[in-house]
Amino acid sequence: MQNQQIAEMFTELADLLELQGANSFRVRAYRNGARTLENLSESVADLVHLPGGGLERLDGIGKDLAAKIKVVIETGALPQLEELRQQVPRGVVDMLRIPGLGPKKVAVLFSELGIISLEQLKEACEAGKISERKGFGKKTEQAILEGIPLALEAGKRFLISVARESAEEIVADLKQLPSIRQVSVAGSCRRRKETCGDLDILATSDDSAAAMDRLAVHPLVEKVLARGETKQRVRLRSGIELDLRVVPDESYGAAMQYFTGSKEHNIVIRRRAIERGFKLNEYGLFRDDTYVAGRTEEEVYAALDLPFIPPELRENRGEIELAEAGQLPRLIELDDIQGDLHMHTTASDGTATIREMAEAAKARGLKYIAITDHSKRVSMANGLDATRLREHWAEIRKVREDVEGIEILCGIECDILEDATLDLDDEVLSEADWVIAVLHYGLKQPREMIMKRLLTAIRNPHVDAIGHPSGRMVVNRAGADIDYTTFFQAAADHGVLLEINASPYRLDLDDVQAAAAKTHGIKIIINTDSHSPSGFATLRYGVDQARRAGLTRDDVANTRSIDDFRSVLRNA
Ligand code: DGT
Ligand code: CA
Ligand code: CA
Repeated sequence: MQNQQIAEMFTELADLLELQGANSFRVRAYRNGARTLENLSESVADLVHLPGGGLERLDGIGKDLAAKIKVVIETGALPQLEELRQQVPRGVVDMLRIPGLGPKKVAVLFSELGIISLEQLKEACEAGKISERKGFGKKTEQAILEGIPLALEAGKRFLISVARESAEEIVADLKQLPSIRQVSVAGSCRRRKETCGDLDILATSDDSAAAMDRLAVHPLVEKVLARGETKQRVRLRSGIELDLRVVPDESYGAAMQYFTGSKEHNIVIRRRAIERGFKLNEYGLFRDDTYVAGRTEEEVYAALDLPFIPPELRENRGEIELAEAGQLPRLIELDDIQGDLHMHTTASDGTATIREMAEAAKARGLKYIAITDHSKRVSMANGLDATRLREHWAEIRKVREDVEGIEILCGIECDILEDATLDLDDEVLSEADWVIAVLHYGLKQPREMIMKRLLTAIRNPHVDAIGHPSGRMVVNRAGADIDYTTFFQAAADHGVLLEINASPYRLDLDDVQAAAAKTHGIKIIINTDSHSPSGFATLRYGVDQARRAGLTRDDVANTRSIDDFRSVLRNA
């Protein structure tokens, strides 16, 4: 059980309590507890077992929350949360996904207007019933209407981080079972798509009942939805559903190929099989009903005169043609990354010091980092003005002398303001080792203004990179309206690097955009944007999207050694 998962449980608890009009003090206690857990660098599961109440020493964790954390760690569930979920209709919870609609407002819609689904909410908005309520108004009504499609979509798909962590825990658990020979995740999760609709797990075993029994009692599983001879569907506590299929060994490769998808990829592969006189399905590759191949995926692809195609590429976006021509890219791997150029410390909104971040990065095997706290416009996050920034850099230089085995660059995450100027002036930017420019505010400005802002940043000689270019939030918020062709051309012309922000909430650039950036000759950087030492763990989600974009080690600048990396810096 991860800190993040428990934090999400507390947040949900707070939301549900607030929807029920609970005492605001209690609600706040859960929210504070959730924040503490999110920012915690050590695993709460370890703290629980410390003698003398390790948990209660944490800010915002009292007796009650500490007891609840213990229950979750020991049982994987929180009975109070289960109970509240029964009491509040799912549709009401879905309304919380609409940007700008918090629990207080949703509580009004639910208890005073009796709205219990997004569909009903849409009708009420269209009939102008919402704007009549006190505290809502025409503008809110319009914003709700615009947010409903996003919320509808959000309810159906889950972040890759949630999907992947659950799948990995369950696969590891099934592996413990002696009767299971092979087990792996398939579907969109194996393709590392940024969101997953559901999870697909395949196993081979002579005892499918044992596998299903084991899954049924896994702590992450909330409910068994259906069970047959070889297939079981369950719902996890996070809400994501999971199919387990048990297949014979000789079908494992064919089933992996089939259930990994994508559907679009499979359609072309199946056509290719037919052209060669085969029949291909999840049981194997057959000629005249005689089994030809299917034990491994390699075997299936080879029978179709193709090399193994990495799952991340299987979207029918040209990978089959490349495979046919023997030109599949050799995809970047997590271990190729040597540096991380985007992270925060206590100087702005991070939870750890410069030294702690450097030590944590080093422990992860990174060879260099850039400390990039916020600039002053982000006042919420205690952003830095020129004076504080220079003091902060002086601190960084001291730590640099002390901590061996890792290079630390003096950086800044500089806001590109709404009026298309930079938040800090050229003089101070010229003193930085590394400047990453970003949009935070005014993401809804018209395209011309967004482009003016991005181009100003790109043309500034001190700007090395653009971070999370669109500002989108996966599932929850659309990004700024960017003319990508112009944007990529300008970045290429000025040698500005573009980021794949590895936070599973951002993944920005996304896979398709990163692939397009590559065709313009742009170098990509993959950064975690860590706000605590545990943030470095998200690097893999950025690498996943880079792989989906078909990027190689060479396409990504922070795979280089620090000396080679410096040669792409503009202030160097
Ligand atoms: P998701 O769950 O929406 O994120 O996406 P997938 O790709 O995991 O899709 P899912 O779970 O519906 O099915 C898993 C894989 O099974 C899918 O990628 C390809 C294969 N598959 C499922 N249904 C069909 C089908 O009707 N035709 C073909 N060719 N393949 C299918
Ligand atoms: Ca799936
Ligand atoms: Ca499925």
